[in-house]
Amino acid sequence: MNGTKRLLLIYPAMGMSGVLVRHLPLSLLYAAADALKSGFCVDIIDVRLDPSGWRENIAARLSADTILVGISVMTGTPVSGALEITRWLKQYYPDLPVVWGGPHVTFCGAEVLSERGIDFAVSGYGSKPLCRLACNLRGDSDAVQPEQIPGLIYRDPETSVARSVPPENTFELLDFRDIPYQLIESDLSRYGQLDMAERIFPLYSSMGCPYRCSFCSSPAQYAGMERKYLPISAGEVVDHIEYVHKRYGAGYIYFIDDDSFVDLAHVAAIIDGIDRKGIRVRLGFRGARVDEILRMDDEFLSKLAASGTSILHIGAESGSQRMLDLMRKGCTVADILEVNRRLAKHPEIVAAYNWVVGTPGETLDDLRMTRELILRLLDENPAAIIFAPNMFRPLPGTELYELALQHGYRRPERLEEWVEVEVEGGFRPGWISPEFARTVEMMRVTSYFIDDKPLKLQTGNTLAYRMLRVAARLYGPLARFRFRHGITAILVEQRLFAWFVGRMRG
Ligand code: B12
Repeated sequence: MNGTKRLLLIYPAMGMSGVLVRHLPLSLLYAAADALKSGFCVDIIDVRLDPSGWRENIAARLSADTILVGISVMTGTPVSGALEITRWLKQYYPDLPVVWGGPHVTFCGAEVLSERGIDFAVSGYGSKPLCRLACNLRGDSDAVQPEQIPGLIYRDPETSVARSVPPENTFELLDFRDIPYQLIESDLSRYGQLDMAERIFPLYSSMGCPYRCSFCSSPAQYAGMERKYLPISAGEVVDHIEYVHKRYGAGYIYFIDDDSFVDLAHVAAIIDGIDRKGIRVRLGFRGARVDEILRMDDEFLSKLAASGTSILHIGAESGSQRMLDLMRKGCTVADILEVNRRLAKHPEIVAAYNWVVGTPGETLDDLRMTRELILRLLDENPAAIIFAPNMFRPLPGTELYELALQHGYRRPERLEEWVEVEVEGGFRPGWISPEFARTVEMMRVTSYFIDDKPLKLQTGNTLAYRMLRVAARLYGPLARFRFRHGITAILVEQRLFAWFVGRMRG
């Protein structure tokens, strides 16, 4: 008992997507920033690093000075992990407040408090609300009450009814020097993706997004904000990259912006800055739109390639113009093909396409158009890859949520039901036919192999990845045949895949 109060923050295990990608738990580092500045000590436990040892690891970190346990929750498998941890904590440490935060809470709000073991939740950006809550629990004389903490979800002490304080309508802008990478420094070598050699650091170059894709959570999250998009100054971004490169050995910067290419000059300034400082890192961008890439001339694409950009995640979404318009993508199928041809001239950059299927009103014919577009993209650009199609998930606050309700969507009532709401999960919107669902299933399984992904992406030499490469060589041609002709019969691969995913999802 030395008086310095502690927060224990936990990152639960992910689903299948977390098998291929294990980036450092930036969510918790950002959420901890203000609390550290207010004199709290913060411990982080990342269950992904020791999935079977979380009980012992948590027990070892808890002390009489621990005033709360925070858990970061995304939709899908992380919900089941967070529930298990919460119930275990309440069994052995009943008086220790448990706080949930993260994207799942941001989109689902007060209903998470249906779980008795969750004492508080934070919707939206977490650093300030978590610090204010910790100061309240520490009994600081100038602490504010829960009902005065923007973003906090708490139970009314009289009625036990869940109450939500609206989050502040501003972006959370952290000075990169305040991001407490030191909290996970000893584990940095255990983070990465696909066995890539470099040390990957996820990083923001901008906050928000000015676009209004009707299925996406971002427009819903930024609905109340005056400015929907805020670039971080190129100088600041370059200094941040230099800092993580020199101080923590970052070799690969993964921009996690919703959209990095709203302002091409901004990206060019960052690349020039990295070049001027002679920082040798590779780059990946998670947020790129078709209409933005259309604005990139060959000189700009050459600049991107020369800067070490190895991948662009592109929101193609559908091969059906009707669906593209419904999703407000602001582009045509012809635009997607044109973008792909331009990127094919820069094979150093992997064009990685995201897809959404199963939106209300989508037909088998729309799905066929998506399959045909996917195959043309792969034929016309050998450096292109396809991400597994995302089944449309109605998210509260999004434009298509209303349409989903009109098509009979029933929101999960229990937290456990959200466990299945992930790419590899069993979630099936009620309006899709069994044949549609089977076709999506076939597309999901085959999408891992139709583009020779394991052979194209820089994967390591572990047994798992060597087996994956052999599987790609053997099954690739069959997968492509199935995909091209929409053959869903005798989908034995699906069982194999489900077994593999099941083992990965634990
Ligand atoms: C990296 C990433 C992943 C990684 C995550 C793990 C990792 N670190 O390697 C992987 C690839 C595994 C992944 C998986 C998925 N992802 Co993802 N992912 C992201 C991405 C690009 C960055 C996350 C991040 O680090 N953000 C930076 C941190 C600082 O922001 P943050 O997480 O929001 O944290 C803040 C608040 O949420 C809050 N907070 C967070 N945790 C906590 C904890 C406490 C106690 C408190 C108080 C506050 C708090 O405070 C933080 C600071 O403000 C986001 C988009 C984005 N830019 O955020 C999408 C995003 C979170 N993912 C999304 C989706 C849809 C998924 C999947 C469901 C996809 C799928 N497979 O089906 C899965 C979910 C996990 C699963 N079921 O397996 C959605 C949201 C989904 C949701 N409702 O949970 C996002 C928002 C993208 C989008 N716009 O749609 N993802």
